[in-house]
Amino acid sequence: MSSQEYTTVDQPVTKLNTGASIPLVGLGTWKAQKPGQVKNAVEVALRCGYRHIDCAWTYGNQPEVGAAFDQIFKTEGKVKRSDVFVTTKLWNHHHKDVRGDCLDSLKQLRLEYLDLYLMHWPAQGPGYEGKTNVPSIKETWQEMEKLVDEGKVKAIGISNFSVKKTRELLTYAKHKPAANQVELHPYFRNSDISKFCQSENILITAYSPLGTPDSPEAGFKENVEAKKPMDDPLINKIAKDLGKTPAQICVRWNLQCGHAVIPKSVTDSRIVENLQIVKFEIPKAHMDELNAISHQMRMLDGAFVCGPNTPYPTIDDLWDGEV
Ligand code: 1BO
Repeated sequence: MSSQEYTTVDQPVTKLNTGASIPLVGLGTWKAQKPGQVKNAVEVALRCGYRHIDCAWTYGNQPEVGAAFDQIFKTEGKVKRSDVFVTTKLWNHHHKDVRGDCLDSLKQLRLEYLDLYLMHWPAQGPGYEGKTNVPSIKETWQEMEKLVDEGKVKAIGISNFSVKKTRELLTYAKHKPAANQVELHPYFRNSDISKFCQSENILITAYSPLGTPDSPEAGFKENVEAKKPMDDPLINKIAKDLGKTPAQICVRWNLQCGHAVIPKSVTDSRIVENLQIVKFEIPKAHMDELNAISHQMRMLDGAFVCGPNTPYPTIDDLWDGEV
C-alpha cells in the first residue's frame, strides 16, 4: 500500500435520467498529452477527492489514464472502481465499428465497463469527403444502444449536438441520451442547448469551462485569437471580491447553471483548486453580471469536421445556426 495521502470531498452529485449518480465536478483529460502528465493528473485527482474522470479515445492518452486507474484501484486500493464515474467518447472515425471503439477504450482504460459513453461529434470527419456507405447518426446511436443492453456501458450520450440534432435523436432513441457534453464558459453560455437539455432531463456537461484556447499540439484549430474569460475584468473583479481565482469563478459559474463541469489541469495545485469550487457560492448579483457578458464566442467551432461534400459544408450547418 502506498503512503500517498487521500482526501474525501463532500461534493455535489446529480442523478442521470438512467437513475445513476454522477459527481458534478470531474477531471478533464483533453490536451494532457505530454508523457506522464495525465497519469499523474488522474492519480492526484482521485487522491484529492475527484470521483469523475472524463476521457476520449481521440485524446490519445487513455493508456496512461488506464495505468493511473490500476495504480489507484489496484496497487493503492483506497478508492474503488465502482465509486468513480468514468466517461469516454466514440471517435468520429469509428462510427462503422462502434463496438470496436468501445472495447478498445475499455482495454486502454483497463476497465470492465464505462459509466458513460458519448458520441463525440455528430460527424465522421475529418476525411469524410467523398466517402460513401457511412452510418447515419441514427445507425451509430443504435449501435451504442446495443452496448448498454450488453452491459459494456451503463449509459450513453452525445457531445457537440445542437438542439435540432438532439431533438431528432430523441425521435428514435430507445435509450435516451443521458448527457450532452458541449463547450460552456462565461464567454460562451450556449444557452439554447443548455435550456433544452435541462428541460429534457439530459445532463449538460461543460467542456473547456475556462475557455482557454491552448491546444495547437492537440491538432484542432481553435479560435486562438479569441479573448479569454480568465482575462476578463469582470471575472477578475468577482474573483477578487470572493477571494477566489478567475478559474474557480468560471468552473463554479457552470455548476450554478446546473451543468456538470470537467476542468482540465495537469498541475497538482490547480487540480486541487478546481475541486474546491464545491465549497463556495457566487452570489446571485454576480451570477447576473456573468450571465450578461455580451462577448460570446466558441473556442472550438468544429471546422475540422466541416467541408464540401460532407454533411456539414459550413460551420453553421454543423451547429444548425444555433449560438
Ligand atoms: C475534439 C475534442 C473536443 C473536446 O472533447
